[in-house]
Amino acid sequence: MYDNDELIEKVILFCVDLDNGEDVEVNLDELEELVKTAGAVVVGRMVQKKENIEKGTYLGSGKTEELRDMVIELGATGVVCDDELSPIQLKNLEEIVNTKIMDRTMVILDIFASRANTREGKIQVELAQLKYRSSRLIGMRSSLSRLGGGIGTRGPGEKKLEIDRRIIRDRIAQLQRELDDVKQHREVMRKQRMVGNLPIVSIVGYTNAGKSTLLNKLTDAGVLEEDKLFATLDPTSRNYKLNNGQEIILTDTVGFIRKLPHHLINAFRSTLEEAKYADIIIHVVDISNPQADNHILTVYETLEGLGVVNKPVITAFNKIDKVEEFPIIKDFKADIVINIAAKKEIGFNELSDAIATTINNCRNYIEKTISYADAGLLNRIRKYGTILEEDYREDGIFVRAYVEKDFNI
Ligand SMILES: Nc1nc2c(ncn2[C@@H]2O[C@H](COP(=O)(O)OP(=O)(O)OP(=O)(O)O)[C@@H](O)[C@H]2O)c(=O)[nH]1
Ligand SMILES: [Mg+2]
Repeated sequence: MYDNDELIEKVILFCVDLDNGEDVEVNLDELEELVKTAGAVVVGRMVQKKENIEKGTYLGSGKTEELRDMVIELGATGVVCDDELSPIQLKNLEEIVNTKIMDRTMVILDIFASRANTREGKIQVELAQLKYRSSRLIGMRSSLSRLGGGIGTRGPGEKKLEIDRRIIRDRIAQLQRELDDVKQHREVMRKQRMVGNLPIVSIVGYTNAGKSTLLNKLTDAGVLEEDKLFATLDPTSRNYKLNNGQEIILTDTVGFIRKLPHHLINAFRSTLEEAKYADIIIHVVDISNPQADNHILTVYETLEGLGVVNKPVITAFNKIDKVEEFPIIKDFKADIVINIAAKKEIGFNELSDAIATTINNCRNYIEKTISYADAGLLNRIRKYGTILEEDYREDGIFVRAYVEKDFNI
C-alpha cells in the first residue's frame, strides 16, 4: 500500500531579510503560492535578518544548522529558498541541511514544465531547465540523484534529465534549432495577422491578475483561467469588435512575476515579446491584491527589460467586485486608467471606449471629398481606417474618417 503522505513534498521556506525595505513575509507568501501551485505543502518558514548573504552557504552557519533541525522536527522533505542559489550554495547547504535544496527559480521552472502544452512551450521549458541545471551540475550532482517525484524535479515528458555536460550541451543545441523552427512558424502567423492591418492589443499583467478571464469574457476564447499562478503559458489571439464597430486583435499571454528567472525570460523571449508587436497594451492589475502597487512596478520593469517601451497603455484595475473601497493606487505610466471586474463583465463599455480612444489617438482625423473617379482611395480608407461619415454628393464622396498617421492621401 502506498502512503499518500509520502508522495507529497513537504517543504520549509527560507530567506534572508536584508532589511532593505522589502517585506520578506509577503515575499514568502508569494513563494508559498508558487510551491502550492507546484503541488507541495509548506510546513514551516525561516527568516534570517542579516546584512549580507553568505557567499558559501546563503544563510549564516548557526541558522543553517537550525534549518537542519527544523527539517527533522517538521518531517520536511525539502527546503526552498526565495532567492536563486548559486551552485556552491546549493552544494554546501545540501551537505549541512541534508535534504533536497530548491530555490524559487526551480519551483517556477517546475510549474512551467507542468503547464506547457504546445510544442513551443515544452521546448522553451526544457531549454530553460537544462540551462539552469547545466550551470549547477557541480552543486547538484547529489541533489539530482535524490530526485523523486516532486517539485523542482518535473521534466517535460517526465524525461530524466541527463547530468552529463556534453549530452546537455548537445540537447540544448538541438532544442535551440527546434525552437528556431517554431519561432519562424510564429513569425509567419504574426505577419498574417498584421496583413489584416487590424490594431493588435496585448493583454499583459502580473500572474493571476485576470488576463485570461478578460480575454474569455470578451471573446469566448476558452483559455484556461484558474486561481493559480502561471495558468497561461501560450499566447492566444482572438478577434474582437469594439462598440464603435472597429475590429481589433486581442492577445493574452504569460503573466509576469517578481524575480522571473532570467533563464526563463531568455527561453520564453519569443512568447514574452508578444507585447512588442502590439499597438496598444492593456495592463491588467488585480486591485484586490494588497501588493498591487508592487505588481505594477514589476510589470513595467519586465516590459522594459523586454524592450516593450513607448506603447500606449490602458491600465485596467480588475476585480473591483472584491474590494469594498477603491485602494489609492496610481499608475502614472498609463495613458488611461479604468476599473473593471472581468469575471462579472463590469466596465467592458469603458474598456471598449478606452481602446477606441487610444486607437484614434494614434491616428489622424481627415475630412475630404473624394472624386467619384478616385474610388480606390475610399476603399483604402475603408480597409485601413475607420469611416465616421460617408456622404455621396454631387461633387464626390464626402468622408470623415480616422486613418493611420502614415497613411498617404
Ligand atoms: N472576483 C474576481 N475574480 C476574478 C476577476 N477576474 C479574474 N478573476 C479570478 O482570478 C483568477 C485568475 O484569473 P486568470 O484569468 O486565470 O488570471 P491570469 O492573469 O490569466 O493568470 P496567469 O495566466 O496565471 O498569468 C481566476 O480564479 C479568476 O476567476 C474579477 O473580476 N473578479
Ligand atoms: Mg492566464
